[in-house]
Amino acid sequence: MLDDLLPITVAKTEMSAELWNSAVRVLDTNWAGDHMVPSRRLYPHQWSWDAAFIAIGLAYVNPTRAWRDLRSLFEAQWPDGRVPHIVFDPATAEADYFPGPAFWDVPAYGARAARGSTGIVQPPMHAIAAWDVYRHAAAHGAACAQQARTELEWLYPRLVAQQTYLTGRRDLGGGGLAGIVHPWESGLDNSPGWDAAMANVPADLTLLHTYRRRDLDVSDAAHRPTDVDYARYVGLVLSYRAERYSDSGLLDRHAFVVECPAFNSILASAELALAQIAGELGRPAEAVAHRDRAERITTAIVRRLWNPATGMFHARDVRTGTLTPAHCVSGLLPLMLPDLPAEHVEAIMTEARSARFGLTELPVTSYDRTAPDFDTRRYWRGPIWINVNWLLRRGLLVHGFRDEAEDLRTAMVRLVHRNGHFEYFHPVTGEGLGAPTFSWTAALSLDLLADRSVPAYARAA
Ligand code: 2M8
Repeated sequence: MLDDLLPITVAKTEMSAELWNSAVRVLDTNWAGDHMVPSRRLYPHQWSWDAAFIAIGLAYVNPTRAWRDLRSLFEAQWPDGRVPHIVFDPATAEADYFPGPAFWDVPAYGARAARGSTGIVQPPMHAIAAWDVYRHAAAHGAACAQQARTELEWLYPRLVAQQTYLTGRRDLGGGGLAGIVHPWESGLDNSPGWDAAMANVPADLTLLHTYRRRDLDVSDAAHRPTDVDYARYVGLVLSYRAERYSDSGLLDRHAFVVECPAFNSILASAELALAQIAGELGRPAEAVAHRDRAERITTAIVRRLWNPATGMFHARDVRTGTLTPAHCVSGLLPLMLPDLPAEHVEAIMTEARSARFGLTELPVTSYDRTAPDFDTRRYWRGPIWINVNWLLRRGLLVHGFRDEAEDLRTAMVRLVHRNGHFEYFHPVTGEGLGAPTFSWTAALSLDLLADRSVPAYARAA
């Protein structure tokens, strides 16, 4: 009976039926009326890039919710085009999440002003998600295909405005890449990739007396950022908030401005997805412009973030002009870009296969396994995350590494099946860590089971 729920593209095995159905249950539990929460206790609001990964999975089981989630998020888009990294749910008390809406104190915008949001962004995964959801809608019948068309038309100008904000106002370094102004904007929040730049951010621990951390009430302190890091996170928001989240002159007055290879690879991939969307909506000239922008961002990533000495991409501290020495999974993600030159593809593959990240029966880690500060439990400093492995798999498919892509897919599916839909996983034992019923792990498991092949905008497209 369980098998009956599987789409025809999913292999009918006991494991895939169990994983499929457990993923569907997680997504049902975490649905909050007009959006999905990443997890009920730790993250009780709507997160930006989570919504995109979640929509990709929901497309198989409930496309109406996939579109609803994306629409809810974009209803909170700011007039300057930024899509906030959290949209708050007024049904959740201020005390249940820090930093909540009162702390962010953003100007009230649009129809969803009552919900409040943060003033920072996350990686723009949404065009990629919208295109994926659209492509899968037809499988659910004519009414869903029609709905998909309407939603895509509604989203397209908003997705373009999001890209325009990121490639315009956020080109803080003037080199053609988007700069992030807070580690939370990367989505890889506590990554060692930010350590060098964060060392220059004042850590005022007294801020943690004024503002109490809430994450430690619901998770293990050994997994979470330290108080020093948290004090810096809070201080950076206060600095951005002080000028009402304005980006002008930010480089001169803000202590953290960084160009992240993963964020910018997603930015370029979003342009490629927009090219597909524009083509579908009958806007060929715009499709060409999106492809050109993707090419320009790819060139800028190579020019500004490549370190020939390490043979991989690294985050750039825009304030000092230096590349971080840390080897992080974000440095592998430019593999997503179809126009990445062959020598860089080869070098990334060497790094991905090396002992630092090497794919074993487990997916790749968030940080260099051989680094002295590799931490098996602290989040983004070692553990395995499904979303970045999903992106890496996409890169492997884009460049034709089908065997590695299949190994990685199998490793992810087994890991989640054995351990559950956790937020992240121990990089040696595979034990589940963080939130136990985590939406994007569940959603991407559905996508991995459905095992679609090369993205439409891969090299030949
Ligand atoms: C984590 O980030 C939040 C802050 O935004 C936190 O640590 O409290 C990150 O893993 C981020 O990528 C993710 O979007 C968010 C919700 O799942 O959690």
